[in-house]
This record gives sequence, structure tokens and C-alpha cells, in this order.
Amino acid sequence: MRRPAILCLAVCAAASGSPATVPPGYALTWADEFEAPAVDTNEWTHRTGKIRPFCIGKAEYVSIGDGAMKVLCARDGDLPTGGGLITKRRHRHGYFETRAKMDGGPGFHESMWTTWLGSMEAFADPAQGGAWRERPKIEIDCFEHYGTHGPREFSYGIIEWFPAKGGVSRDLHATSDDLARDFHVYGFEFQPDYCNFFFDGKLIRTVDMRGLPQNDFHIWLTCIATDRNARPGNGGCLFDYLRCYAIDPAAYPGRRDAFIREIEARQGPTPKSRGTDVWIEAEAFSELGTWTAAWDNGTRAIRGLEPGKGKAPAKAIAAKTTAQIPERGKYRLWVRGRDFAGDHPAARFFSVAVGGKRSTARFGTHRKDGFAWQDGGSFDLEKGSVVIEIIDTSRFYARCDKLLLTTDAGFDPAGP
Ligand SMILES: [Ca+2]
Ligand SMILES: [Ca+2]
Repeated sequence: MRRPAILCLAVCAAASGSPATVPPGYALTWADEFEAPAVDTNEWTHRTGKIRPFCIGKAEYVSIGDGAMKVLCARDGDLPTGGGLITKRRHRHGYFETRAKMDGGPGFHESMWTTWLGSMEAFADPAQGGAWRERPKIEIDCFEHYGTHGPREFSYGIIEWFPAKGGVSRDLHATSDDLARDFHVYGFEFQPDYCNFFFDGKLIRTVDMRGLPQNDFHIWLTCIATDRNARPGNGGCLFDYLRCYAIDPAAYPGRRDAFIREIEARQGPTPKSRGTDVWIEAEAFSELGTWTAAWDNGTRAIRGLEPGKGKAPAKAIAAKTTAQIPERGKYRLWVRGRDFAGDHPAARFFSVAVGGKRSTARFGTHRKDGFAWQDGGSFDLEKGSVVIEIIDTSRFYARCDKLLLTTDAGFDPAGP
């Protein structure tokens, strides 16, 4: 007799000792199932205070009942409510999971995310030393159901706050499920080399974490209003549990290698010319000057000066590095910079100098959306060291990803 597939799934999960949503090799280290009659304040801090000018977080908006933690979504007088719980424990690497049901009311923002314990105001204010010293390098957003999101979508991803500020990899996940009608499982697996995001036990994205700063974090299960006019949906956002798992160290290398292979396969092979190629990542320059290394729309790059409001542009200092030229020859310079087709195209320009000679090309002016290669002309180079400079001539949000010097005059790194 054939058994229904669902029964097999339940039996298999029970046999392995972990729910079917947990990646292989992981064992539970800590959990709160929210079965106790009240919030365990030995383990949790309430998110309170002024979250937005129009949204005050209060402990009394959080309650436990029917095996779940609820953050009330309502209006308190003229203002929408907000709050949630923050783990007192700090976590680092592992697998972290909740099962949650959105309130679904427009203007409310339900989320599971990681950061430190200080407030956003303290983060923005260097004078508040303690919180400033505790600033996070990265934030992991397991799910964020923004006030503007529909019932069948949520955003997730990683933001690097320090030393750079920018989205490492952020995306919107669309599903056929109504997230406010039923509970769904949201999880992330954070390890030194990769971060995986899961929805209902299915992997939705792997992010390359190599070379990124990493930090311990507290986990936040919160719901706030992102709109003064937020209207309640189901009356609250429900969290069934928070579960934390650690991987068996013996299981990690195999799992890591599989994801690193996948990340590298996605990037495709580095194109190869018929000549001699010297590739240089801009963010790997030995001196960055007034440029900053940053993730930019999924690409590791450098970012130029940004004009301050009402201020004269700051003086730009070129990024500088020394490259090794393997043999004497005529090299063509290619530079990959970012531009925007519709929003001030060709305004974020920069120059490049090779061996003290400046290319006549203005880079970051290709008028396409995103990063693209531009031809920088030819340079006669001797074997040995050559100094390369990236000069922030526009001082207006310029971005440079990488450079190529090639002796193959007919080669185009963007491909045919
Ligand atoms: Ca529960
Ligand atoms: Ca780069």
C-alpha cells in the first residue's frame, strides 16, 4: 500500500530528530517556544521607546498566549503601536528559525532581524559612545514584511553598516501564500563563508560572506509601524517560536564547499583574452584615498565622494595601487564603472591614470543601468611595477568595480 507523501515527510523528520526545515548537520542549542505564561525577561529585552516619531514601542503591546508571542498591531489613541522582543543572548554562526504569521495591516512592518542592542538614534549619534562602539558591521534581515508590502511578499538580505554602508545582497521574495493568513517558517543559516536564507524550509538565496566583516548579534522579533496611518490587520503579528542551532564542526566543510562552488559557478569564469591580462579589483587597491570600499547592488566596488547638502564638494584623493606587469607591451585599459540610464546619466564620472599618464576616457558614463566596461585606450608598459590611480573627478557618487590591462587589442571583457 502506498503511503501519502506527507506521512513519509513527518516520519523522516522525526527520525532525524529535527524538523524538516532545519539544514542537515545542525543541532538545537537554544529555543523559546513561547509556551510559558509570560515573556521570559531573563532571556528577552523589550523593544520600547520612540521607534519612529509616530510609533512608540511598549512592553504592554507584547503578550504570550496559545503558544505564541504576539506583538499587538492596533492604534493607541492617535498613533499606531509597536514593539517586540530582542534576545539578551548574543549569537554568531548557526541556523536560526521562527514560525510567524503577519498582521497584514497596511503600514505595519513585521520582521526577524539581527543587530546590536543600541537604538537607531544612538547608532546615528557618535556622541553616544557606548552604543556607537557596539555598532554592528553587518545586519542580517531574515524577513522584513514592510508596511508597503502586499500579503504575498517580503524582503530579506544583508546590509553592511561599517566600514561601508550599503546593501550586500537584498531581495524581495514573492510567494503564492498569503503570509497573514497562515504561519510560515523563516530561517537563515549564517556561517563565516556564506549565508543562506530559507522560506518554509526551501533555500531561496545563498550570499557570499567571504571578505565581509562579521559580528555577534542579538535577534529581534519585532513589529513596528512604518506609516503614521498604519491600520491593524489581524490585530497582531504572531511568532510561534525562536529556535537556534549550531552545526556539527565535522559537517561544516562539506556543506561550505558545496555553497562556495555554487556561488562561484553563478559568477561564471573570468573571460580570457588571447594575450596577457592583468585584472585589478578597485576595492583591493592598497590606498583608497577618499574612496570607500562598499557593496554596490551585489558587486564589491569602491564609491567616490557624495556631495554634502549645501556644502562645497570635498577635496578628492585618488585611490592608488601598484600592479605587476608580467611582460613589456602595449596594453589596452578597460574599466568597469557604474552608471544610471535615467537618473543623472554620465554624471558620476571618474578618471584612471596608468604609470602617471591619465586615460582620456571618462569612466562611469556608459549610460546603462548598473556596472559596465569602458575602453580606456592604450598604454606602453615596461615589465615590472606600475602605479595605477583612480581619480574621483566628479565627486558625485562615482563607483568603480575593477580594471583590466590586456595586450589583446581586440579583446572586450564584456564578451562578444
Ligand atoms: Ca510555540
Ligand atoms: Ca570589484
